[in-house]
Amino acid sequence: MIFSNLKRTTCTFLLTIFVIFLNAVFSFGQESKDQKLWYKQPANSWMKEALPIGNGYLGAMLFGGVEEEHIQFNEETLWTGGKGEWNEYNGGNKEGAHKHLLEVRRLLDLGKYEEAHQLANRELTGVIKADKGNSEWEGYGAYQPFGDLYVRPESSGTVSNYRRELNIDKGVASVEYMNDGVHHKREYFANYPSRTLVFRFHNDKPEGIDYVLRQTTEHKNVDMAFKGGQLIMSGYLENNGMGFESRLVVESDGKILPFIDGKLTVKAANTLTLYLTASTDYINEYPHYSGRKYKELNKKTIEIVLCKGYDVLLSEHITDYSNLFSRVNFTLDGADKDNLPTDERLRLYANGEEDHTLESLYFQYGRYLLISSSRPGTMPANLQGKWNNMGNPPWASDYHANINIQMIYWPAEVTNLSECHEPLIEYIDRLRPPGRKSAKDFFNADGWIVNTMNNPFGYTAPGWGFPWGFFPGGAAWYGRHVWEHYEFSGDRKYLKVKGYPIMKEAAQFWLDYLTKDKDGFLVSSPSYSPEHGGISTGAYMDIEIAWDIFTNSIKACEELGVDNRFKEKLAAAKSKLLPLKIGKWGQLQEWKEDVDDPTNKHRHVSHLYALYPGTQVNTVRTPDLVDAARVSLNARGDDGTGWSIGWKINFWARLLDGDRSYKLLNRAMQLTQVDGVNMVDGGGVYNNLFSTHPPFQLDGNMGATAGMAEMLLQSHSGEIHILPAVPKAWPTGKISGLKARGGIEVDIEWSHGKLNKLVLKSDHNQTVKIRYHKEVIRFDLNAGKVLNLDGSLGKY
Ligand code: FUC
Repeated sequence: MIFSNLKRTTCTFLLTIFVIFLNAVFSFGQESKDQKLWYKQPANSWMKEALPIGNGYLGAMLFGGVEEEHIQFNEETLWTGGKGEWNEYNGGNKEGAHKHLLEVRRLLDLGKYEEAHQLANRELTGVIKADKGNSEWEGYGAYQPFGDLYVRPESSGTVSNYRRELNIDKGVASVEYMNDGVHHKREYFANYPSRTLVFRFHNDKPEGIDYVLRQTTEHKNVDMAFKGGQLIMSGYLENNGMGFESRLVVESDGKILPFIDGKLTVKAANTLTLYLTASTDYINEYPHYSGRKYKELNKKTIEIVLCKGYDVLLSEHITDYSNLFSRVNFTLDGADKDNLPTDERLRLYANGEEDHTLESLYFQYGRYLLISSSRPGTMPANLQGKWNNMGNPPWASDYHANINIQMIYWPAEVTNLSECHEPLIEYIDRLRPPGRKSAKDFFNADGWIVNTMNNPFGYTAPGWGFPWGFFPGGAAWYGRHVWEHYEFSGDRKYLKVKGYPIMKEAAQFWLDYLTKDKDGFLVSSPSYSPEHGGISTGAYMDIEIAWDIFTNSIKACEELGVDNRFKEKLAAAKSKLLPLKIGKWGQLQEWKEDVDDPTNKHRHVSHLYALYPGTQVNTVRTPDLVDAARVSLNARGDDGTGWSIGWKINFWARLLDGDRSYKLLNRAMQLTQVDGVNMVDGGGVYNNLFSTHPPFQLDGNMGATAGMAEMLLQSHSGEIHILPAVPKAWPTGKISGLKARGGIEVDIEWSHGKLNKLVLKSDHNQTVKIRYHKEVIRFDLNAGKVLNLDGSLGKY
C-alpha cells in the first residue's frame, strides 16, 4: 500500500502534534548521561556479541558489520509443535494415567523407591510423539528463528572511528563509522505501539551510495516477492503448517531497482529506511491455537507505519519505552568508565578492577531486556526472551516452570515494570484449560497444574521422562506471580476477576493431591525435588509451594471477602503440612528424610523456595530456619549455572548478607567465552552482557537484576526494609522508583554505608512499617503525598 503524499502529510502532521504532546509529558532525553553498551568493532557471534532490540512481538539481533549488516530476527509466535504437527497432540495429557497413582504411592510407602520410580516413569509421564525425527523437540515444538536480513552498503577503502552501541535509556541502537571519507550512520529500534522494527542506514556522500539488500530464512515453503515497495516473505512451517508472513517496507531517496535473484539494489542513496513487521496464524487459545488473520494484521501494521514515518515512529518509541525505563534510576558511586567499550570494561572487571557503574548498567540492562521482550498483549519472554537463531534451540527455548520463567519475571514488580509482568499472567491464565485436564488425567484431582516444560500449545502434562519432567508445583508457583502482581499494584478488580480464580484453582489441586503420611502430616506423593535426586514423598519444595499458594489464597479470600468455607479448608490443610525440618548437619532439609549430602553442589536449590521467592522462611519470624537455610546454601557453594548464581544473589539478600550477594553478583558478571551447554559451573556474561547458563538464558540476567533490587529494598514480611543487604562494596549510592508491596514507590540515598534520605509515595492512604537495621517505625502514607525521611527515619 503506497500512500499519496497528501495523505502522508496530513497524517504525519497530526501524529507530530501527538508526539510533541507526548514529549512534553515525559520530556525524554533531558536526563543525565544515557547508559550504553558500546563496542569498537562489529559482532561476530550471535550469542556473545550481537546486540538485542525488541518490542515484545518481535526481536532482532544486530551485528553491525561494515561490509554487510546482518540483522537476525524473530517473531514470538513462530513455533513448531502443537496439533499442526501431530493431530493427537493434547498438551501431553493421558487419560486414565491416575489409575497408577495409588500403586506408586503404595510402593513409596513400602520404601520401594526404584519400583515406584519405574512405574511413575512409565505411567505418569506426558505423552509425546514417539518418533523423534531429526529434532530433539519433535512432538513438543521449539521456538523458531524467523529470518535474516542482510544489507550491503557500497564500501571501499579504510574504515575508521567505528562505534556500535545500544543506548538503553532510549532503547535505540546505532552504528557509526567513516569509510573512505564518507560518514555512515545507522539507527535501529523496536517500536511497540506500532509493532515494528525500524532500521535506518544513512551516509553523507554527496551523490549517495548503493545498498544491496536480501532477506533469507531457514524455513522451506517460502515465497519472497517485492510488491508496492514491500518485500513480502510468506510461507508455512514444514513441521506444523503454521502460516507466517513478514513485510519489509523499503524507503529511500535513492532509486530502488527491480527485485532480482533475491536481491534488491538501491542506487545512489543517502538514506535507506526499513520497516519490518511479521506475524503468524498462532493464537493462544486452547485447544487449536491457530486462526489469527496474520496477513491482514501485517497489512494494517504497515499502513500505520507508512502513515507515521520514521521520525514519528522514533519519537513514539522513545516516549513509550522511556516511560517504563526511566521509572528507576540507579547510581553507585565510583569512576564512570563509560569512555571504555563494554567488552574492555568486562575484561578489566574480570581482572578484579572495580566498576560499579558497570554493575548498575547490568541492573538496568535486565530492565531493558524485560521491556524489550514482554509487553501487554505479547507472549511472555521465553528462555531466550524473544531472541533465538536456532531451529533446534537448547531446551526448545520454551517456558520452563521449575525456576526459569519465574526468575525472568522476578524483577518485574520491584523494578517498577508491572505492565511487563502482564504477559506472564495472561499466559498463566490460558494454561488453565489444558492444566485442568492434566490434573484430572494424571492425578484425578481438581484444579490445574503445569509441570516442568510449557510451550505455547498448552503443554501442561508432566514431561516425558522423570525425574526432570515431574513438577506439578509449577502452577502454584505461577500463583505467587499472580498474587505479587496484586500485592504490588493493589488492583482489587484484577484480583477478583483474574488473579484469585487462577490461584484458587491452583490451590485446589494441592488440597486434592496432598496425602497424609503415617504421622498425619500432609505430604506430596510422589514428588521429586526439581531435577535433583530420586522419587520421594514430601520433597520440600512441593510442601513450601503448597504453603505459599494456601497462604496467599487465604489472603486473597480475605481481601475480597469471598469463599469463607474454601478459606477454612485451606487454613486447615496449611496447618497440617509437613513442617520444615532442620537436619543432622544443621541444614534445611530438601526431603522429608534427612538425607542431604553436605558435599552436593547441585544447581537447583529448590528447598530454599521458602526463603526466596517464598516468604515462609524469613528473618523476622523464623530465625532458626533462616540459619538452617544459610547452612544449606553455604554447602551448595557459590558456583552454578547463570540462573543458579542469580538465585543465590537473591537468597543471600534475604539472608541479609549483602557482601555475599555482592560476591555472587561479581561472579555472575565475570566475562566468559564458554558456549555449548554447561550444567555445573557455568555462569558469567558474554560481551553483549547476556548472562549465560551456558548457553545464553535470560533468567540469569533477570535473577541478577532482581537480586540487586532485593539488596536495597525488601517488603515481603509485612515491613518495608530499607537497605537490608547493601554490600560494603557499595558504600554510596542512590536508587529511585523501586516498588514495595502496597504499590509504594521508594527512593533511597545512602553514603558511607548509611541511609541518608528516604522518600515514599503511595497512591492511596495506608499505614506502613519501615525497617532500617533494628529500627522499625510506623508511618501513615497519604494518597499522592510524599513522605520524606532522613537517615534516622525522622520526618522532615
Ligand atoms: C532447568 C534447569 C536447566 C536449564 C533448563 C532450561 O531445567 O535445570 O539448568 O536451565 O531449565
